[in-house]
Amino acid sequence: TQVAPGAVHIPDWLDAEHQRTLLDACREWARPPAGLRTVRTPGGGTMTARQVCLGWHWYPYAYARTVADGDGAPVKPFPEWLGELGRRAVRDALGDPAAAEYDIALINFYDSDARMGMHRDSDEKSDAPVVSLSLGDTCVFRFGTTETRTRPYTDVELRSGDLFVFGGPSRLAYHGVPRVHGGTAPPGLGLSGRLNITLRVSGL
Ligand code: MD3
Ligand code: FE
Repeated sequence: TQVAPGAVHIPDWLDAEHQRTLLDACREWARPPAGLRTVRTPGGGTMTARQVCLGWHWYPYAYARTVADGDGAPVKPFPEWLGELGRRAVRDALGDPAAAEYDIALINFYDSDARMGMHRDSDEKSDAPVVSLSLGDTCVFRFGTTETRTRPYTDVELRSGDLFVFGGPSRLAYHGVPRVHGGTAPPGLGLSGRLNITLRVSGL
């Protein structure tokens, strides 16, 4: 379903087997070097979701190839199969086969207390759609406008296996995660908490 122009939600896009495969991969990527880290913003804040990056390391607010705020290691490579998954997601959601090459994955790990405040993703130098995949606990995803971080909002529940693609006029919309519903992950998945994988084109 289209939530706004260019913003398309496809519930249950990943079946149980693909969710498991992706979760196992995220757990590998979370291991050091260049593994899971706590993100500190330049203003002195701390994000409650912890993060792993592939391809490019995200510093609020720029991309780099090494992890100077962690162990100084090179960021892990962005795997070919994840890029293919991204192109397939864009084709299924937007019907456009000609997507640029994905080269960044940001993986956010939420426990049931974690949140993400309203923000825009404007550090990429490409207007290619952002692909979002959710695993584990259900969350409330809040989608706003491009003009303001306040109302009007559209709240959508994102569940394990859901795909969301943000392209066109929605690419620079404000969005956030005000709530994670603890204990709602599929029982067979073996995850307590929520994972979100975003695929992006750096344009770098
Ligand atoms: C709309 N992540 O990583 S996913 C982020 O669930 C981020 O972890 C949230 O916001 C999460 O930056 C929300 C949905 C999402 C991701 C990227 C977007 C929505 C977006 C980029 C542009 C517009
Ligand atoms: Fe975002």
